[in-house]
Amino acid sequence: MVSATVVRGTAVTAAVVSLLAVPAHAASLAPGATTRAEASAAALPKPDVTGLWNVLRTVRGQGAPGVMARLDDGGSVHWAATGVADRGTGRKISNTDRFRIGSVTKIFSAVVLLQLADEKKLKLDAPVNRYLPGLLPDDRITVRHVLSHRSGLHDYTNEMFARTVPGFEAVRKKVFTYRQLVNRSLSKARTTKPGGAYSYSNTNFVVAGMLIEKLTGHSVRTEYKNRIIEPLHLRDTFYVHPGTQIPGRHARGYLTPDAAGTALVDATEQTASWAQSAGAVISTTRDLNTFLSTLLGGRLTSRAQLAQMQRWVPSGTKQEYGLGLRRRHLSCGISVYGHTGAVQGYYTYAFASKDGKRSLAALANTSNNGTVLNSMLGTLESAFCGKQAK
Ligand code: REX
Repeated sequence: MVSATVVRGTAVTAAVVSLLAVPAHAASLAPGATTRAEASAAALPKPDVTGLWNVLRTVRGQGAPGVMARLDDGGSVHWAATGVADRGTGRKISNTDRFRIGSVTKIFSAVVLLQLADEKKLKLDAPVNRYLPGLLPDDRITVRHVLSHRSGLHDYTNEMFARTVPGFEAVRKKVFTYRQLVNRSLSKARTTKPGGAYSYSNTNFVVAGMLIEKLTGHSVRTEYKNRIIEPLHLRDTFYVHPGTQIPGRHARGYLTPDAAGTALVDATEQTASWAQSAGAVISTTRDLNTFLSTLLGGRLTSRAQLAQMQRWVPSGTKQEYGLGLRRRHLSCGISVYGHTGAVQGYYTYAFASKDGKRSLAALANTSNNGTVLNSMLGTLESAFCGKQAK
């Protein structure tokens, strides 16, 4: 284990962008939205670094070849890693390794759209079909419904990955257009009426990617780069679709087959075209912490759009969903904000405190292993609840 407390250098403090010049106005709360007492990072319990380390050890014992976490807490950084980045060479995993962040990408897509709302190029409550005429079969589906998984659009990945390894191998090298992915979804019945209950679907964030491209005239790659990656100096963050390689030093990803006892499948190289704006970004624990701290600190969108992002709908046990952002309620009563990610070979957790001053990113280089995914929740408990965590 490496655990260190260091003072932030200029490279990190440079990752601050100025507020957009947009007048902030108070956002109204959605029906059913909840208000809670929120602790600022200063009021959070001291992180339990030993507990964090123990969680990583547990995760490794549950079948992850490697696992790592980085905690940024005001001016200090703690990091920990155990196991390997590469089972072939035995190279140890390290927090400087890049990896596939899966659905944490959804926050990137939501941020771009909220900036476009700030720029008055998009209205959250306008129908998607206003911007993409004829795309969706129901004019009542709005941008907000899509970003909060309340569109009812079926998740095409359910069939695609019904059989984990054959499903993956069938798409590993494929390049899909957004429309092909949406059409797969539309061949199935919708799950809710527009604006109904939360129902997680990658299709929603494929539509988000289409909106970004239509409204800006640029690829999502260009928009992520110009609006997020470059202003925040995220030097280890990439969108390489349809390239199959992770640039530079990275953790290899190992997919767990459905049949118990069968060998892990190296899933590192893939187009991730099935995910694109719903899940194809590559990053590091440091960049993810910088990204979430900046976002929650109110320095990526106007305060008004950040409030829109945090209009919560119930989305399962102890969690709610906003616009591309999840809120999780921990055992000590503290809530954290971010996303999880699952692409073949990689499980990611990336969450921060309400004010963004404490952030935790963790990666296990395996997937399709529910035990590992559940145990990784323990990284949040140790990081934000400290020794109180049960
Ligand atoms: C795809 C299948 C799962 C993964 C998925 N991934 O929807 C998105 C994501 C991009 O990150 N979602 C997570 C595969 C859940 C999130 O939002 O937190 N599973 C695997 C299977 C199961 O193939 N049959 O585990 O690698």
